[in-house]
Amino acid sequence: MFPENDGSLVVVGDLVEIIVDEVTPFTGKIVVIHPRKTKLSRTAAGKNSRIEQVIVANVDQLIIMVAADDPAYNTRFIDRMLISASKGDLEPILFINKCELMPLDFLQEDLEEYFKLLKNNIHIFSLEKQLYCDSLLDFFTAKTTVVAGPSGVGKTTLVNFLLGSNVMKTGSTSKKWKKGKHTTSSVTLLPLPNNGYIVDTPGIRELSIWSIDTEELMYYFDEFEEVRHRCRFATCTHRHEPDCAVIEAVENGLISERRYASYVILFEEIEQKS
Ligand SMILES: Nc1nc2c(ncn2[C@@H]2O[C@H](COP(=O)(O)OP(=O)(O)OP(=O)(O)O)[C@@H](O)[C@H]2O)c(=O)[nH]1
Ligand SMILES: [Mg+2]
Ligand SMILES: [Zn+2]
Repeated sequence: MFPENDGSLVVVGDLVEIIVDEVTPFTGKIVVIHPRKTKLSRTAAGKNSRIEQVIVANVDQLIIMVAADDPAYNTRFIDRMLISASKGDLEPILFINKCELMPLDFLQEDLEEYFKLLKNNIHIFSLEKQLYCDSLLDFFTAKTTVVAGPSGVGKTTLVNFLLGSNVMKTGSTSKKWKKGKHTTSSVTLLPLPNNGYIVDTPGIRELSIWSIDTEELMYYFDEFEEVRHRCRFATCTHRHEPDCAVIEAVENGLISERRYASYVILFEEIEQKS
């Protein structure tokens, strides 16, 4: 049977078969849920929770949306989202909105490792000031895309921009806490003018990666791949072992210190939970 309180039984994006109710219009019964090809999942909220919460199914790509400021982005959040994308077979794209709030060269420099990791799949813009927004729709052509990120970064503003009208409600960020106010409260799939679909989601405060163990964590850090085989021990966890090629690469500046710190923090977090 299904676990209790499982909100993931049927989610936005699921392909289902229904039997239409002949008597009451627009009602029916879901009888079959087809296997999910891709998904964006996290561990459901709650201490020691081990329940998978699927946010959306069968989308092609994940836009990890953050803001240059108000609220400022946190690269550890981006790293978690990248792992979730990879786990769910989603193509990741990083969007940085509100670029008018920070100098552009600062953003480009600060996010250097993500430009390397994501190649062309990173875009910095401002929806409010309409800066670098011209090509935004191109990311969505003939694809289904979920937009996820913290509250207040402009996810719904993006949806409205792409649709060319204020279909969905947006909200201001709280001045006191510089955080969003969780304006969007449900997952919504909308058709776009260029044969694509976009899924707006409520702001994510914290993303706890669904089902990952310490041994597999390193495989989600693409930049470790090139050097890993040179570690002295085949079982190296790249934290304190001697002659670790990953640590060496961090010291030589080949691997970003921040990405490496993210790995260590996640490793310890997973270790504590298991
Ligand atoms: N300064 C600035 N503000 C922006 C920009 N884009 C959107 N905003 C504002 O940011 C606030 C939050 O926008 P939303 O689109 O509601 O944010 P959201 O990510 O959907 O937030 P949740 O639904 O709570 O997850 C609104 O007041 C927008 O007008 C931008 O480029 N610059
Ligand atoms: Mg919203
Ligand atoms: Zn190592």
